[in-house]
Amino acid sequence: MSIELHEFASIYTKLPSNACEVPYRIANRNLAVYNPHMFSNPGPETAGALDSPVNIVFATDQDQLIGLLAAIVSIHRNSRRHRQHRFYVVTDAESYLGLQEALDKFVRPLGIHVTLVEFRPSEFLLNHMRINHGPRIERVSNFSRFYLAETLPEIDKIIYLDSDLIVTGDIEDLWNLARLDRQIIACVPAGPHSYDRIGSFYRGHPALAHLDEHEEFFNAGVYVTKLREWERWNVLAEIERWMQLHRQESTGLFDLGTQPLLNLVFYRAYEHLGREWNVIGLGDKEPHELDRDLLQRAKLLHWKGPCKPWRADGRFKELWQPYNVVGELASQFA
Ligand SMILES: [Mn+2]
Repeated sequence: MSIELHEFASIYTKLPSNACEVPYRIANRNLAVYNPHMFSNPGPETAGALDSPVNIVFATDQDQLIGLLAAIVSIHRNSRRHRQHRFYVVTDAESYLGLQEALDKFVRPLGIHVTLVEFRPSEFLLNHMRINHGPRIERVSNFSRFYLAETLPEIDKIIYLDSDLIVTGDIEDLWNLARLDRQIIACVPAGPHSYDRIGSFYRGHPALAHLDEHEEFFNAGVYVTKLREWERWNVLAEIERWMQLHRQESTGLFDLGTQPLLNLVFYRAYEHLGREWNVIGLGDKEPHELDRDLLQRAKLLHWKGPCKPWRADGRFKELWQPYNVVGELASQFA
């Protein structure tokens, strides 16, 4: 019999809170947001790479294609040992051919190792997707990351990334930073932004009575996890249990899309990563004051929110544009 996830969570919530903290890693390269060196190549690869590859996973679709390409290129360009990387792109049947073509054209010629995997949603998923957030529609790609343990049976440790971000640090530093020795997932607490507390979008449903509304929320666009542990702890069953409850209630249990599900399942049970590995707020419509100090040491810039950098109303486009390979090629052939 498998151990239920709430038992797993309760084991780890008994640890002193600082036991979950990962010590801050000092950057060995000085990359600043408004510094032109940020986009320069990081130098030759270090020799003697005997350790396992870095698995980087995106779960996305054709609507995010331009962002996906920029994200992959940013990782490649800013890594010391990019031959170590294995990219996996999980997508729906509709998006598969378009993504395959784009990866062949823009990504594989750079020597980037990328595997495209089609995700086939189960009946359960098709009947239980629910998003309580403005005009957004339920898309399979938003939920497919919950099924990565099934979709990618051959790998264990992964870095999951959204497509609306660029990585300016060396992804291998993130890989090594997440120890996953006490938790099965490592994420970045959201910090002082919109949606930074559990209480900012959870409704007063009895099923959520155990939550402290002041507890910090984590943004689920960046995390490091071990897929085989998801199987071992039956994480998917726990997520589906919450999906079912959320679907059954007339107004649902919470606002937003799929982030609360991960925050529910890994409530107080995740390893904390430094905020420089998920600097959010670049795509917010009404931006809060961005933390200049945090921007200076950012290693991952995330356009959470509606103003994606490839859109007409996008914000901070100048930070994203250097990785826009589609645009670069288009202008070359113009
Ligand atoms: Mn995102």
